[in-house]
Amino acid sequence: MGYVQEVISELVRKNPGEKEFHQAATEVLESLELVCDRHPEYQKQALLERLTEPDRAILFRVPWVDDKGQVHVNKGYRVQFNNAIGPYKGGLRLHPSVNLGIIKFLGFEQIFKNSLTGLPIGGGKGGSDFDPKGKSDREVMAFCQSFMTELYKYIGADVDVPAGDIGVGAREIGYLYGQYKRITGLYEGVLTGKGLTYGGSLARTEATGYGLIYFMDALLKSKGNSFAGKRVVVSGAGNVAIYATEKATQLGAKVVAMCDSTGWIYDEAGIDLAAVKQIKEVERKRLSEYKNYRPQSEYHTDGVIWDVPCDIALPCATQNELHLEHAQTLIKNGVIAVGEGANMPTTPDAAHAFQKAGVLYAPGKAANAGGVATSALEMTQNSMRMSWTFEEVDAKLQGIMVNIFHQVDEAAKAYGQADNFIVGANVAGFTKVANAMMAHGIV
Ligand code: NDP
Ligand code: 2IT
Repeated sequence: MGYVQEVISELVRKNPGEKEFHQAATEVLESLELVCDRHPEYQKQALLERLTEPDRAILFRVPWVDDKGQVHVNKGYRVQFNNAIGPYKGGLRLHPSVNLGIIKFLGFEQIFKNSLTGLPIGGGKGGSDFDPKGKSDREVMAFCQSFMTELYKYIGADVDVPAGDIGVGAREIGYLYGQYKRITGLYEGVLTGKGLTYGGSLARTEATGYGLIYFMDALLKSKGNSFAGKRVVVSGAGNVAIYATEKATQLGAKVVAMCDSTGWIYDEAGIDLAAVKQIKEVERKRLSEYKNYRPQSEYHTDGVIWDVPCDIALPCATQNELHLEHAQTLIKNGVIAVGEGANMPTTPDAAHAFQKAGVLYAPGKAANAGGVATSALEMTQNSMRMSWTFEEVDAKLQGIMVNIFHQVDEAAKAYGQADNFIVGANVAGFTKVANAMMAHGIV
């Protein structure tokens, strides 16, 4: 058995039940076989074993009181995976499905994504199995304050800087920041995705979705193509999905379908994004409400959004939401490109099917890096105690995403795997982290 396969089988043995972590690690490590063949010193230094074992995983109890006086207990997590190239950086996810394996997969992916941005940020992730759906603002605040009362000990502007992810947006970041400031007395850039009145960056809200479209635009242009006139399907109706839809539409595409966790909408005239924003961002309701704004649209709770024929598919909801049979349908319907706004939304067999069919497939760690890149720009602005205009941040984001595309494209070619952007992203993201780890000695 080769070095990489040995590391994978030990990782599966030592981390039983963490299936999403196994999936993410296997994909990255298998891409690195060629790199490890060229660098036998990595095996001697146990580089892959060190890379796949988090620096530390912090697990804690989060007790909070609901509006009726009932006490609840949730699990809290922060996995500080790797800080070879900068402070730990990565979001917090609040969703009932959250467990250690999911947080570890997200933290592991974050190492390579953050490296690709070219900015000095390491990889981490956290969250809780708390479900914000249906909770009052006061209940969400009580949870966030309790969560931060434990988390504050382990984070800091130069140590570990959390941000949003599923279930964590501006409201939650505000409560978390308020509690951090209250406990520590520090006014520092310890979280990103902050409100604009207290240190947030313009364009952070839009950044992941816009960045995805900037990346896909660079990819399409490299093939002499563009978003103009394309039919697009976007899964999800949260932060990433909404701003991917906005930018794709600005570039001349027509987004015809979106979904949330209960159903999907189909609007042949093109999604009315103002309606979706009102329903999801303002009212925090279900997409079934969309019909009230657009009576000619369709709302479905059966079937899947991937049955809708499109040129470009953008999965922007959650992990493993696009399976092999969905990929086969999309390919049959003539999809030309798939760009991951979510983290690991495509199962490995589905990703492989896209590549085999010649579909341009862009993995999340490259395509959705615009969010964390702009978080790093927020950290920069906080350190400088100043703020850039929307146009300045957006221009930097665009430059970063085009640069990521070229890095990924060139790394794939350098290993004789042109258009294999999985290999390109993993190899390009790994190289900088590996160099830094080798320089730091055995730590
Ligand atoms: P949000 O919470 O804003 O939105 C998530 C959306 O996906 C919601 O519409 C939600 O539906 C839907 N969704 C979540 N889980 C499921 C599920 N199990 N089945 C079907 N639909 C589901 O999160 P974000 O938009 O921030 O995150 C979306 C994805 O993008 C995640 O994979 C995240 O890790 C990734 N990402 C986020 C970044 C960011 O900056 N926010 C950066 C890079 C990646 P409902 O409305 O019903 O809850
Ligand atoms: O998955 C991700 O990259 C994020 N949720 C954003 C992390 C961040 O620190 O902005």
